Amino acid sequence: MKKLIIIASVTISVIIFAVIFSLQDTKTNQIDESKNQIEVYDVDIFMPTKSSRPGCEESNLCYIPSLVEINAGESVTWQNQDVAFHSVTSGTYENPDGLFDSGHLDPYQSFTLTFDNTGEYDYFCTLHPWMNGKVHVK
Ligand SMILES: [Cu+2]
Repeated sequence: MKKLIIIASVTISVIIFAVIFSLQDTKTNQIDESKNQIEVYDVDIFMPTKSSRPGCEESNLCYIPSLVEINAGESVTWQNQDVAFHSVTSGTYENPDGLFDSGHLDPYQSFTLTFDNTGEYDYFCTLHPWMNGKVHVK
């Protein structure tokens, strides 16, 4: 009788462990699947198609939106959704102020910047002088 109880408890333990491990496997698989997905950025501003041609500035649509308001300490992420290179460079085309520069962003490349200080931050594209936007940090 004692033997039977031991065998039964060992069997139950094995079953419990098997269930726990199979649950963990399921979890791991789910994480792996999400890793295989295309990286999705939390984009705040994007450069739309055809912003490499003059005209978007007439409706302030070279960077969309061309004006964003954030609080100090928050970040902004830009994504180039055009087929041409673009940049996010601080200042204006006539007066770059050297505060930040994304460099040339490939299509679908992103650039994230954290603004620690309040102020009005103008930026433009070094390749397309008509492209400009502003970040207002409160
Ligand atoms: Cu550009």
